[in-house]
Amino acid sequence: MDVTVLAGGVGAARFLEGLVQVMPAERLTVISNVGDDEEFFGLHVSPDIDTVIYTLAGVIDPERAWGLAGESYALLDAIRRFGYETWFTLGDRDLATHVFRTQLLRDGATISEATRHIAEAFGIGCTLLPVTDDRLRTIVETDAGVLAFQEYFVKRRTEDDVRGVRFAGVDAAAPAPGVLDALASTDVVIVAPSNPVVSIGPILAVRGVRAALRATGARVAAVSPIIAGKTVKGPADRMMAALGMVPSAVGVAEAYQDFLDVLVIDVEDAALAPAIEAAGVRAVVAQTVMRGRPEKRALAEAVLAAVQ
Ligand code: FO1
Repeated sequence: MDVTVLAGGVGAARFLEGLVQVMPAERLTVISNVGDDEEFFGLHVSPDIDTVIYTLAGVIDPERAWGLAGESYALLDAIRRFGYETWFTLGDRDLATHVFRTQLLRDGATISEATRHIAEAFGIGCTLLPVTDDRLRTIVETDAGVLAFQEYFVKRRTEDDVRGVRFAGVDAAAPAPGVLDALASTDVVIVAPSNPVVSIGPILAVRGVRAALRATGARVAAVSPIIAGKTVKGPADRMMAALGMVPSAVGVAEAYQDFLDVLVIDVEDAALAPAIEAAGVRAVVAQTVMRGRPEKRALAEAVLAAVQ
């Protein structure tokens, strides 16, 4: 059975850790958000893609759930001398990935090609596609002004009130090679427990993606990233409320209801099932808090069972 996952951020990577325990990696395609990409020290950093690669390669920093385990920060310390801001923590080994990616892009490779080379070097067996090879940047409009995503998320620690979110470049962005085909030909699509606004939103906004999700013969499931009105981690609940969405599993069902068959919700939200079914989406209750590998595996099994 072929599975295609829409992914962005830490929750998605943790879910994928469970999925590759219960299915062959060769049958898995991951379509990643690239709206969080940013340039630091002249290097192209792709956090959502790198977090998937590092997690599936088993080298992710286990506490942070991003970056590499056992990192050193000698370059960061040294580069301050030249006046660079260093609020975005780039470790020395992580920088090797960004040097390699930047070199490939400068030599004319697409983001898809660079991603394939990096994924192969880390030996992850699945197919990892950026949603687009074109420039796409999530912009967060806040009461303190217009912020680039990492400025909002890391530098200002998501403390600003969100007024709006937009995806610069999305109108000109084409789906990357293989993206629409993966959505059309797969048996199952899973929207990972990622932020519906800034991690899944950019993926859905790329031309043809939402239509492909509506048209696919695949069964489409999502895992709610909101449990009892809150996220496990990250600003999705506050962002959804700020944008007039209901910050709950029902709000997630409403956000995806035009293409979604099943929403997997946490046991704490079992009472929301009727409201979710009223949105035309089947609700399946499971333990969605992923503390360790066993829980990640169990959640992946529950999601696959929900779409059998
Ligand atoms: N997140 C932070 O909260 N602080 C950081 O300093 C930070 C550095 C970083 C470096 C590389 C990378 O791949 C991810 C990094 N992240 C950091 C996480 C990143 O901001 C988020 O994973 C995504 O952009 C949103 O999920």
